[in-house]
Amino acid sequence: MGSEQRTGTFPMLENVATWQNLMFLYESAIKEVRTKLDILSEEFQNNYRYNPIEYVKSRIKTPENIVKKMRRNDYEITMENMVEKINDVAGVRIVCDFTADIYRLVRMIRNLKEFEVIREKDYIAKPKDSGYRSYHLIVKVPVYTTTEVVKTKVEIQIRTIAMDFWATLEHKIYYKFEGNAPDYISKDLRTCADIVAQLDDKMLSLNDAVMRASDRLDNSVIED
Ligand code: 0O2
Repeated sequence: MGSEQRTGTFPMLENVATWQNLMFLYESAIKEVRTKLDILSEEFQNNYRYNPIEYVKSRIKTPENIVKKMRRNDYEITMENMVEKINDVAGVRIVCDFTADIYRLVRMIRNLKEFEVIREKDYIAKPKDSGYRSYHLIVKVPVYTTTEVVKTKVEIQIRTIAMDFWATLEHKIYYKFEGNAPDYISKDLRTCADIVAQLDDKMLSLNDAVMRASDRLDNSVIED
């Protein structure tokens, strides 16, 4: 009997101990990233009285979705291939208010000595055909076990609240139609993505105007 038949859809789960070890590494790597982000946002708040991070979410990809992604890419379903080729088993999503915050955070993450950025994708400068916009970084994070240091991959997605709203809805629709949404829905989603981009631009310029006005107000109070 082949291993796939014994374990149904998840031949990767054959070796339970190795699977659990890998998941432990991915979970630990997420904790490392979240801790670092907490520190960064507190430091920012202290220094500038401003926090570029609205909220952070994280998840480990489910075995079902790992296997689906490997099948989609024609990879043999093995744990080695998962570790080697699937970059988003561990995922952290940072949601910001403004597009400028995204690039500020990207610079901050690039400067972190502990993390090694191995890949970046700017889907804001170059949105996907679906209309998807976000900034992606794949980082390697050192996880310290009692016996070794294991550099573990985490995908960090950074987006605004408006981009997150769009992507969450689009993701649900994509799954509902199993990737084959009717043309008029895909077209409407692309139109919504453009509206979201315009909204982000407007909100950023509004925020800049508010900051300038409040600076003027502060200065006039000081002069009085
Ligand atoms: P899920 O269910 O969110 O986990 P590569 O890194 O090049 O090997 P990958 O991982 O396909 O290949 O890279 P890509 O295209 O940068 O996408 C990674 C993730 O970004 C996806 O993971 C989604 O979370 C998100 N994403 C990418 N394109 C879209 C899109 O058009 N709409 C939405 N809503 N999200 C998108 P998964 O595994 O596809 O999905």
